[in-house]
Amino acid sequence: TTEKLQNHQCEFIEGALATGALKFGSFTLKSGRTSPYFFNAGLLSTGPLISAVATSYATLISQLSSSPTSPLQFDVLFGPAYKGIPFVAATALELYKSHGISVGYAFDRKEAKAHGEGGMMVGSSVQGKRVIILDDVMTAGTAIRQSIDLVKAQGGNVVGIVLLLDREEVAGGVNPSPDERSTVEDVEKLLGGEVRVLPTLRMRELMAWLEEKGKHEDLESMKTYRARYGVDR
Ligand code: OMP
Repeated sequence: TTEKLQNHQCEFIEGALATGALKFGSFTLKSGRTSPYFFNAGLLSTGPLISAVATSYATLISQLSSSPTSPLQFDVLFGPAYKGIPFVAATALELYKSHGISVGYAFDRKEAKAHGEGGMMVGSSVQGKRVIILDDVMTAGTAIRQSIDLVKAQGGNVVGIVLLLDREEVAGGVNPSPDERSTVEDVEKLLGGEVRVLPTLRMRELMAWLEEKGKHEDLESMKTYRARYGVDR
């Protein structure tokens, strides 16, 4: 690997490992694939870690929205329940405090409410708004498709997707067909080709970190897995 790791990426990886949010071993994924690593974003639940999460998201988003070549203008951050809820709140706070960017945030209800305000959504309305979806991990794309459908059904326009970790895998299940495209590419196509899916961290950076630390056994398992399910873009 030739990836150069940024300082905040190293810190994030090490913080995630220390709390068990990132693990190396053998794990069965939702898609049925057996993975040599697993990232559980729900365990990023300490002050320092949620702060690191917010910094990662906000840094990337503020860079994107200030670039003259691809001005990403948006109104609302959407975070799918449950894991996405603290992420959007913390990121909206960080965007405001560190970058002077003022946006709303919204999330969905997992269960329908029978009384009171009702509805599927909580927080800022996405109706007629430009929305960035914040998600944790993308593997085969099932979870993110649900979020896209939800925002669209509420009248929102998805203008970007930011992930904490892109596992850089092909779409499909345990035995993807040889011509299967990457999940990210599929999702970008689904959104009309203008919308980007961007991660704060990718599998290749995890591999670069393993290499840097001399963890050869884990690195070999990662290489084997990537040869079967990975994509280079
Ligand atoms: P897809 O829906 O296949 O894209 O997988 C993404 C979802 O799988 C995430 O939202 C998680 O629920 C779960 N997951 C992780 O949280 N971490 C991983 O490292 C891998 C998965 C997974 O099962 O693929």
